[in-house]
Amino acid sequence: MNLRVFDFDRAILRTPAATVVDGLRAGTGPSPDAAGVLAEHSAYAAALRAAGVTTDILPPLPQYPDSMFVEDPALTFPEGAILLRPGAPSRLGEAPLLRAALQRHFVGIAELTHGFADGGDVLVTPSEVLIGLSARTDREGAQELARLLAAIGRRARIVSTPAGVLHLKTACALLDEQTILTTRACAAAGLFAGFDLVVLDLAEEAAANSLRINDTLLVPDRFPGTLELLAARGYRVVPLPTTQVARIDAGLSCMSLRWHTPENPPAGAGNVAGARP
Ligand code: CIR
Repeated sequence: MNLRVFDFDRAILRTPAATVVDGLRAGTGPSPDAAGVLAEHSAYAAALRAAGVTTDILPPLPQYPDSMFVEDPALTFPEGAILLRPGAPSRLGEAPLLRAALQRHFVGIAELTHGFADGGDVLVTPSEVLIGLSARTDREGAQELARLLAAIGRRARIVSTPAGVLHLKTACALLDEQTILTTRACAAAGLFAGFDLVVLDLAEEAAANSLRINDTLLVPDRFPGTLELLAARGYRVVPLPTTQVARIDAGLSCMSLRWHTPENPPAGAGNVAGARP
């Protein structure tokens, strides 16, 4: 069986610290409630496990309020892991603190050394990896990341994240191998040639941060029109609460690093780069 890009059997998560209430946010709305964030994180972890993923949950890092969003400082694939350089100064130190956890699961970890790139700006599709330039991901970082991806056999394409959007995946999600859920602005930007698009109603655009895991589609629970539409299209939809993490501009994709262990690891797999079997 060939792995699909949304087939995952492992994930790394990090428990939110009480300092999550000080997480970065663009707006001036209310702060999240620490207990509420923890409850959303627990529901998310349980949903991953129910979808068939084994979770490695790291301890909180109070000195990094946004560190529960582990997808931004790293990328993981069956072929290997990459430590990134998050573009927010307060988050740059998160990447080195993921190294030990990644070493438990990966042999050989590549590392971004120039510029900045956040994993939230990276959308993996079956044919290529889209890297969105944003306020967090600059061209230097994107270009080096494209080279690191090429080294593990993944072709990258650098695109522009629509203005006013934190990360590329704030505005899009892969629903299946040929379909992307996205916002009007992202659709109009023409980033997804060759894909079928499901374009969200303006009032429900925050549902773009959904997450396909194996045969399950995790969707924020407060968008009834989108939940109904996706269920009617045949997806196995699991609604999840994200009201608290949304207060600090986060959603479902950024709360885990996901990958599938190689199905046919080469002999002597301990000596080659890639996820440990
Ligand atoms: C931040 O601004 O970095 C965090 N408060 C939220 C990060 C969300 N990450 C993501 O969408 N990939």
